[in-house]
Amino acid sequence: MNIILINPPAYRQVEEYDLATWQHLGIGRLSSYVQKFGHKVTLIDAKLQRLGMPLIRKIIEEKEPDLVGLTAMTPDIYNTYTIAREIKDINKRITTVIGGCHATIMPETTLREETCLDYLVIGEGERTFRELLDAITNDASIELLSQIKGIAFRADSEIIKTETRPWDVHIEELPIPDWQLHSYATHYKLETSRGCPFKCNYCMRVLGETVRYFPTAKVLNELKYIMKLKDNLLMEIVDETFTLNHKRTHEILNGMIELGVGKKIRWFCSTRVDSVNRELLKKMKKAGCYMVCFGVESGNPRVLEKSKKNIKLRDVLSAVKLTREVGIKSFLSFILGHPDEKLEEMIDTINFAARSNPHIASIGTMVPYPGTEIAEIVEKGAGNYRLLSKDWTEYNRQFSYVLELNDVSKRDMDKLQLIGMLKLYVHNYRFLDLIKFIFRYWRESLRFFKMIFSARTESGKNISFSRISVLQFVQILFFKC
Ligand code: B12
Ligand code: SF4
Repeated sequence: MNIILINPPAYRQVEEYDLATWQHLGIGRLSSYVQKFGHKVTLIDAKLQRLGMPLIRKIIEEKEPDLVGLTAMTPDIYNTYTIAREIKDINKRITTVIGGCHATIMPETTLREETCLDYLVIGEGERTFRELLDAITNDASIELLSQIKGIAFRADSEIIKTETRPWDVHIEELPIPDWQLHSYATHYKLETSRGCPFKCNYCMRVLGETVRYFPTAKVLNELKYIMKLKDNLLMEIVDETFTLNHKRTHEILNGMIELGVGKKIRWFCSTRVDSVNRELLKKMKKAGCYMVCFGVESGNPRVLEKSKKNIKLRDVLSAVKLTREVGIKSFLSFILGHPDEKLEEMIDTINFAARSNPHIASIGTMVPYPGTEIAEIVEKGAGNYRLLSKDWTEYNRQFSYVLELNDVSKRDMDKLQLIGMLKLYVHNYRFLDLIKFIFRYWRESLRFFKMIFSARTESGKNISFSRISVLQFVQILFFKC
């Protein structure tokens, strides 16, 4: 079959990642997998290639595909719908398939919201997509489609969702992702495992709750391939918790050191503060790691415990210290707006971020992504929450206008975000870093100031009243710690 796989453009260019410098890994994975079974695939990564709708349309018209596969995270879902409509406008006989985290959590809603989508793949996509392609090639009868686990489709006006698929992709057999668009990229994504066993209440585990590891030899082989593509690359290891299994992480790191990865690639990864030690971090540094991202979420022990993150604040302090000592940067992420959280508890988070003094702190506000426990709490009307919007384009962590607490307005959370970012640098006398930060994120900084001081959101909604006065702003920034 002649297939196009598309990562849509960002709905709004708000964050750094809306102007991606990497190719979407999910469509690269699907592409190399189905090519093994004889399909021809063209990739369009609109974020990476900076393509708008007219150019996407032009490519589709030129390539005349039999089928187009679309992916999307929640904030970009409406663009994916637009592409589906464009496709049907070009030629009704082109089959459309959607997959990815948003569609996975809301299969029925997605198919109901956009009738130009024919099929939907739930969860991990490789095997399901191949089986679906086979069924479509063989006339796509309801009987045939119903036997494929993990899909949803429309039959007359009804939406049929088939049996849940077990995690049956043999990841050790997956080919290297198709880096067809690598000439546009300066940044690569590498998977060494899939899944996460933890249960943080704000997170969805799109690739499963059991961790499956790619064999070390396979990971190293992929690295050799990436190293040949370009010099001076940046790479993200996208595993939820890269260092979960120390024995295996050491094996990968030893292999990386032997291959000289650090000389060609600067890489970063995410892990948990309770999953690193000095020996491991030292080896990571030697293997080319320049930054580790740790999710902390709250600086208040009560709130942290309720989030089910299952870490202690002392582990955060020790992880940041160790990371700094071995010469790796630490990136801590925090969320304001946990269920029933009070203003004072949010201030604790800001103060903790400043006290722990990571290289970078990202302070976002809670977004109830579908499929998370937080979304369920909001749905039930609990958590002292007030839902402000169900517009998916607002669903991003830094600039969202989705959720507030009855006690703490969204505007106050935005102010706290700003104080938190400033306080990290001011409290630790890191004025040069502050200037560098503003210089690097000038677009975001401008947008943020505008958001805090204007009466309406970018999409025209009234912003709720603020209780943090200018005096309190200054007090929290300079004095309370
Ligand atoms: C790396 C990463 C990022 C990177 C890069 C993202 C990118 N797409 O290029 C960055 C840092 C930029 C990022 C940003 C954000 N991220 Co992010 N990110 C991830 C992470 C850790 C890995 C993604 C990945 O590459 N996975 C590996 C690939 C192989 O999986 P995949 O893309 O899902 O594809 C598989 C299946 O989903 C399916 N599939 C996918 N598409 C399609 C299409 C078709 C046709 C088919 C058949 C199948 C299919 O098959 C694929 C192969 O099995 C995931 C968590 C996770 N483990 O997935 C979170 C995750 C995807 N991110 C998430 C979020 C919330 C965000 C942000 C919105 C957060 C924010 N700051 O506001 C932004 C939005 C970015 C954007 N609009 O592009 C959520 C998504 C929630 C949601 N409902 O959308 C996740 C699931 C994290 C979580 N656990 O909550 N992210
Ligand atoms: S936030 Fe990280 S550790 Fe927690 S469940 Fe999600 S992926 Fe796992």
